[in-house]
Amino acid sequence: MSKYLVVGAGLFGATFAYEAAKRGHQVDVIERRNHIAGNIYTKEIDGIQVHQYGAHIFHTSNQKIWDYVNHFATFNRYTNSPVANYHGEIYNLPFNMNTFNKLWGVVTPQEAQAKIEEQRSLLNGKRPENLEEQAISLVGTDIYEKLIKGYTEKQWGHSTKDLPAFIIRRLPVRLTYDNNYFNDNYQGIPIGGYTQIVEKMLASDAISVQVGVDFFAAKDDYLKKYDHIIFTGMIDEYFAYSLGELEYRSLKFESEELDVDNYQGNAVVNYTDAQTPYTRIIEHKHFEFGKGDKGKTIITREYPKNWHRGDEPYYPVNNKENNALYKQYKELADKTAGNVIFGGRLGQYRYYDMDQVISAALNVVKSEFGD
Ligand code: GDU
Repeated sequence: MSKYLVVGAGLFGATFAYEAAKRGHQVDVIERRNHIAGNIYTKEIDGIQVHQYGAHIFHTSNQKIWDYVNHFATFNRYTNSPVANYHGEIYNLPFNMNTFNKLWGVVTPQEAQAKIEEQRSLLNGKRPENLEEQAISLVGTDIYEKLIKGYTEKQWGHSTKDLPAFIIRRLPVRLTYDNNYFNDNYQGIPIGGYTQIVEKMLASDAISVQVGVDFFAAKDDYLKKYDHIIFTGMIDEYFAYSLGELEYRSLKFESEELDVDNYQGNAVVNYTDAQTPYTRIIEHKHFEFGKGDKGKTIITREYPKNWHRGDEPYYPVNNKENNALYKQYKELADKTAGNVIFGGRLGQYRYYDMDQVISAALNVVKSEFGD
């Protein structure tokens, strides 16, 4: 039996703790915030599960991960179909025949394809090297201008010319009238919220959990006391930013309780113009088909902002420079941090979705315990 310290009670740390405890190990979990569950934390207000750190929709094509997560919650049949609001014009997402029809009046896939090809011709067949070129190549200039450029530059704080192409390839482009945001086989929202998943993962008697505890207040003591540490915070902070700061994107959430039954008719509405300061408004009750108290709703506006030390980091900014710096930190970790494993969005500096986080944690479990 070994004694593990898990730093961070988010999905990565909790999955590892659960699996270690199942194998008879003792696990102490410490968490800087005053609650568990990291960014998937949800809290019930007015009978509505409020996603405290932005919209989280579980989706995966990995049967194993889907079965795994279903041990901890029952999922509803929610299908993410955000709409885009561009100066009051409404378009369906992801980019599909409904979007193309509204924008260009085209009716058949052939007409839409022809329109896209006409607009992408300005790239002269060049292989897309940044997000702007990738977007134009996928959907043409009109959609790029109305639905991508403003939104992306607000979200990332960089010109689309300086952002990696893979970010926009997260979204499907379809020549069908299908508004499902994901291509995955499985998707849904846990009935009763996300927090219960992490609660159940951490429920073992072999796991102790302390919230409101900062690893950095006693880093050296922890390193002495524990033979094995799973660190899910920022890898650059772990090394006191000794090689420089990695870049993160932060967010500010502004929630409001309104005395109306239905504010926007959809869980997620993206504001894709450059002027509106927020990127999206989520109306939480629609993740659960209008559940909650009658005549009440809770909405959250999401404002992207630059990250400065002390802010919550949400997204790693995986451009070339930052990835190169992360590689240096990774090498430093491999050389000097023998008994510390770095995991999760911040520890591995990866734009992970929830299913990928669980999968990455299970990989660590496998290499640690060899089964
Ligand atoms: N994008 C646009 N316009 C849009 C939406 C997205 O240009 O209207 C571009 C942006 O560059 C964005 C990229 O596509 O950065 C990827 O978009 P995602 O929706 O995947 O970005 P997020 O990580 O913010 O999305 C999160 C979750 C998604 C989903 C979404 C809510 O990662 O899985 O839950 O919130 O709809």
